[in-house]
Parts: sequence; C-alpha cells; structure tokens
Amino acid sequence: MTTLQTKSHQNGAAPPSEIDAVIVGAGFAGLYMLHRLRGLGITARVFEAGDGVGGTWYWNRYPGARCDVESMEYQYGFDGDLPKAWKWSERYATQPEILEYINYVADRFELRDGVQFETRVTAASFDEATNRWSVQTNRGDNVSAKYCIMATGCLSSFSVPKFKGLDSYKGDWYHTGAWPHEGVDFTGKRVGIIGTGSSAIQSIPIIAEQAAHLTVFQRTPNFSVPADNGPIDSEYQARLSENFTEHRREALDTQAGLVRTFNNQSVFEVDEETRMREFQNRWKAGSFAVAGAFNDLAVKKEANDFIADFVRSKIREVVHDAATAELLCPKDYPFGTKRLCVDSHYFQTFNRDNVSLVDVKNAPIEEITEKGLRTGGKEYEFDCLVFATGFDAMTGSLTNIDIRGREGLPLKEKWSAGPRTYLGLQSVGFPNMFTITGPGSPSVLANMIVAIEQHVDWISDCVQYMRTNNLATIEANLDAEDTWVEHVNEVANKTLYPQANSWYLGANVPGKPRVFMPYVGGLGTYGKKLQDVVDHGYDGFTLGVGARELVRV
Ligand code: N01
Repeated sequence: MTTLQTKSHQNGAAPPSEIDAVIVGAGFAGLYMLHRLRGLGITARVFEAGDGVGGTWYWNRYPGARCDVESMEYQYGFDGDLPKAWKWSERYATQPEILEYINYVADRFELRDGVQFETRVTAASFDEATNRWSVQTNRGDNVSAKYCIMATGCLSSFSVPKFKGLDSYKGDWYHTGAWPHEGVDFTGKRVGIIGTGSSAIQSIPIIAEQAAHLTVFQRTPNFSVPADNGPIDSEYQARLSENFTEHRREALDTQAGLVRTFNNQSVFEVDEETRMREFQNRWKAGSFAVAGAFNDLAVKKEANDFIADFVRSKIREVVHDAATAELLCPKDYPFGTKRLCVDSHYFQTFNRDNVSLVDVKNAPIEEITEKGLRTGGKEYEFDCLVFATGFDAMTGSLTNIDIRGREGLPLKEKWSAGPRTYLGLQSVGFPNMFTITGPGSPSVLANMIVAIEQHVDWISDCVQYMRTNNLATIEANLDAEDTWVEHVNEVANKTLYPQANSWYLGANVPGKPRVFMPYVGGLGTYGKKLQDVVDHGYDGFTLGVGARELVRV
C-alpha cells in the first residue's frame, strides 16, 4: 500500500493532486472498487458527498425504508468470510441495518481513510495531451487521475417535480431520498404524501401509524406483493453463509442475480387450477417469487393479464372500500413493467380511518400553496408534505456533474437523446471513464450488489490488463457502442417493459428522452458477453499505448 493510501485525509485537507484513480461515491460500488484497486496497488481516492459511507442507504432514511431483496442475497460476496462474520436479523433488512453492515465492511477492510467525505465532485474533464482526467470538487480539490470511475448509483439524484408555489409552502416538506438524519416525528400531524412508488409504499404504513391524518396523492397505482417479512431463519443463514461464494457464483449465472426458482413453463401450458396454485404459492412465499411463476409473463400481454388480474384480486380482497380498492388497482400497464413493489401492510393501511387516497391522474396537482396543495379545484391543508416522487434515474447522477470528454464534449450533450454506452461501462469520447452499473447494463433489473460486483471485477481486471500491457487508454469504439445500444433497445422491445411509463424509460422526469435504459437480457447472459469481450482482447474497445499511437482491437 502506498503512503497516499495510508494517509488519512481529514475533511478539507488537500488530497494528492496526482493519483491513479478517482472513484465518485462511497456506496456499495465505490467501496468495493476502492478495495479492489488497493489490492492491485493502484492509488485511488473516493469522493463522497455525504458524511458517511452507504450511498443510497445513507440518504434514504425515510420511515419503513428497507431492502426488498432478501438480506442474504443483498450482501457482498467477494470475500467468503464476510457472510460468516455478519448476521442479519430479518429476512428483509432495514435501512439502519444495511447502513450498519456497510460501515462494518468499511472498517473490516480499512476503507474509510480512502474516502474524502462531504465532498461533491462537480466536474471532470479529459485532457487529450496527457490522457488523464482532471476532477474538481465543491471543496476546491483539483485531482489528476488516469481513471475516473463513476460509482454514483442508479437512483441517487432525487427528483422534486417543479410544482408551482413550492417556495410558498409554510409547513415542513421532505423527500424520501434525502431524509433528515434525525428522523421526523409525524405524531399528531396532518401529512400529505405525493407518489406511490416503492419508497411511498414502504413509508405510508409507518407514517399512517403516527399521523393524525395521512392523505396519499396517487398518480399511478402500483403492483405490490407482500414481503412476508420476519426474523431471519438462523439455520438457513448459517447454511448459506458457509457456502456463500458458490451461492454467489450461481447468482451470477441467473437473469436477475438472484438464486430462486423460476418456472420455465408458459402460463398457457397449464389449466386454471394449476395456474392459480402456482400464483398463490408464490404469493405466499412473498416478494418477487410471483414474477417467476411462468416464463411468458414479461413478454406476452395475454399471459401477463393472468398475473395482473390475480394481483388486482388480492388488492380487492384486502381493501374494504370498493372505490378505494379500484383506485389502487393498476390497470393501464402490464404487471412488472414498472418496478414491482414489495410491501408490509400497504394496502391494509387504506382501511384506516386516518388515511385517504386522492387520485391525481385525472386531476393533477395544480400547485403547492402556503398551507398545502391544490388539486381538482380543492385545497388540502397539511402540517408536512412528503415527496416520494423518485429519482432522475440512471443518468441524473452522471449528467449533474460537468463531465467533458474528448474535444470538451459534455456527457450531457452526448446523452441529450438518451444515454449511449458500450455495455453500460463506457461511452465513446470518454476514455478511461467507467460507469459502475451504468445505463445499458442489467443494473436495476438485477440484484444491485451482484451487478456491482460483476462490474467492479471487470473494471479491476481491465485496469490490471492496462498496467501489465503498459496501455494509456481504453475507449469504447463507436460501432461497438451503436451495436450495443441497438441490442439493448431490441431486447427491451421484445418485452412488455416499454408499455409502462416507468423511470426505466425516464418517463417520470418531464422532458427526459424516452429510452429504455437498463439491459433486460439478463445478468448471466450479460456476464458471458463481458467475458467474451475480454477473451477477444477487449473486443469493441480501442486500447491506446500512448497519446497518439492507437491500437485497434
Ligand atoms: O420512486 P418512483 P421511488 N405528480 O419513481 C409519483 C428503488 N427503491 O423512490 O408512477 C404526482 O418509483 C410517481 O407517479 P408515476 C426501486 O428500484 C428500492 O418510490 O410517475 N405524482 C410515483 O408514484 C424503486 O423503483 C427500494 O405516475 C408524481 C412516485 O411519485 C426506485 O427506488 C425501496 C409526480 C415516484 O415513484 C424508485 O422508487 C425504495 C407528480 N408530478 C425504492 N412525479 C428497496 O427496497 C412523480 N410522481 C431496495
């Protein structure tokens, strides 16, 4: 380890001006990236806007925040001893427990001193004369690095719709993605919440227990499956921990980075009784199991109708008031094409006397007023407003930074009609810049931890290859990028995903180009492609041996 790495940088202290790699973000991706690069003897520094590690789990502290991927799946797999050393308490871990875990990992692998906290990267530009990135922060740092690695997360740039009058609101308002660390006590308060995505679905039952009254403003109802959460089965935990490396290897070969049973039968191959039994058993098992009930649910609308009807029947069973139940039933997009939500007593919450549901699809929110908000010509008054309005997903955290590649081309400009990448790892014109779980990779359609480890391992091996072969640059080729973008779209268009107005398509942010951003071809298939690229000498990339000499591969 070099002195650069062992020296602890207090906030405000100048980081080294020359370094091998800058990593942006200290979430799961940034920390593992740092660990891998250090292992290779590469000097690296992480810049993190927050005052602690954790990324999404640092910021999303809203009531009820927890992971809807099972705890045993949602943990690092790079070190076989780690799962044995850490004990999860629940089947689905809460945000505080995940934050504790990532802090534990930071300490166990002595990563903290490689992170400069409370420092936001504001700009990064590629200097073609030196083949280095120049990275600036809001604290005045100016660092020169061979590699610039964006570990900025897919859901980090939170989005507050530009409602007229927000500045005039006299009460307190919060966004689920930037929740106050000290928490919020809603006891006795009149609360309004805007949005009914995963964050809202997790927080609504908890806020409803505290608030005098909670009004939920819903634009689009969501399909949600009960989590069936509870204390973790300790025997299962011990068994899986013993063999976690093997388990993770298996996960890397799956569609979504999750080892689970997928029924490879068409819904049309079975009779109604068998179909309902399959749905019911998987519904009882909780979480995403039901999505794997048949192999054509995501690709055939007529097949999807069966599961959509099944879930709607569950909503109607639970919600007592028929009109409210109908409003909560998603009807205008196929099941699973917006991110499936996983809940604990979400629909039941609408049976409470202190909870009401307001449709803002037909009558959009007109304005935020001094006392609350106005919709459908009526003003609703609140002590607090909660924006559960989501994120500028997948691209926002990248385009919010002034990133400039060759000839000063801004990334934002290059991506003005939607993100363009080769494998979600690189974008042409931005040599030596990598995006961990970038658009065009499985990312949000997979277990994020597995997708992160897959990318970090690939990037680390690439950096090592560059060093061994004394290479100056690696940059995606235009034809490879074009072909990949086309492939990503083609695969998405074979599914039902584009039929929903989801954040996968940028549809939640007004003006954002409608492009399906994640790669739906599956993590396993994608992993084989990554390996194939390496086996063919970084096929689709140009490797530069110096400032001018380029080797086409
Ligand atoms: O955000 P969302 P989220 N007027 O975009 C509504 C991950 N996550 O923070 O659907 C009125 O899903 C918007 O309406 P519509 C997970 O991947 C994971 O809840 O666009 N409403 C929608 O209802 C998830 O998918 C966990 O019509 C407006 C809501 O706000 C992703 O994060 C937990 C509006 C936004 O929902 C994002 O979830 C939580 C407007 N102008 C989240 N603008 C885990 O457990 C927006 N909305 C791992």
